[in-house]
Amino acid sequence: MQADQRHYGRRGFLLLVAGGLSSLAWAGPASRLLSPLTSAGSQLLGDLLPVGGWRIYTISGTMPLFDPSSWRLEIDGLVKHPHSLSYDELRALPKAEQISTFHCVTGWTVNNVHWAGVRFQQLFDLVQPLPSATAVRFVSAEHPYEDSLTLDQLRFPDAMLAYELGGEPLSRPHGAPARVVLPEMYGYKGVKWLTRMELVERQPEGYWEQNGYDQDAWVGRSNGYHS
Ligand SMILES: Nc1nc2c(c(=O)[nH]1)N[C@H]1C(S)=C(S)[C@@H](COP(=O)(O)O)O[C@H]1N2
Ligand SMILES: [Mo]
Repeated sequence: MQADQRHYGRRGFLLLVAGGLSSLAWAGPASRLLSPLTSAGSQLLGDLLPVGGWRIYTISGTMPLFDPSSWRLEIDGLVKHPHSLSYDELRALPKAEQISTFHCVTGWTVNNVHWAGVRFQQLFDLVQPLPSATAVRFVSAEHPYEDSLTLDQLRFPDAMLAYELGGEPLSRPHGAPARVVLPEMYGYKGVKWLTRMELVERQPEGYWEQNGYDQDAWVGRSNGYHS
């Protein structure tokens, strides 16, 4: 299959999914931005057109609901000390902040995104990866979305597990309560509604890799649409 056919196929699919989302309730900063537009039709436009540059993506047409009292981040696999972190425990770790550019492989970009969260090293210090671990498989509460990054990539100074966007807790559309951020790679590596980090010996193929996209999603240097 040609790269562009794949591109159009995927884009059509995402647009269909976005249409299906229009009936869902919105929360957080996105809803405040959208609040002047209250009709169902306007909400649909809100999905399709940039809101502060963002387009909200889901593969399933549903957005997991975050419950702070029951949410856990499981960190397991090839580690000495598996952990199950509550939201409060995640928030209690040393906080990191950054401003970075976000690129989706389909060609849209958001400049100067203010993220806050934790560096992955904080989490590695807790669980202590075994020598055989080379990568992390990130699993979303939105099944079957997942992706992975190598431990080396996760030690980039601007890689983070983000729980705030624009100075506010991550909204439901943007992946509450936590999502993966690695600005050097396209957005599909950034799993939203994160629920599990499994340390693994070899990187498994994530959702979009199974649909033909590169495992290493370097912005401008991988097989996606180059903006
Ligand atoms: N669970 C989940 N995470 C996901 C996606 C998705 O569909 N489901 N889409 C990815 C893609 S391709 C992009 S570009 C970004 C979009 O982030 P946004 O929806 O906050 O704009 O989320 C990424 N993480
Ligand atoms: Mo994307």
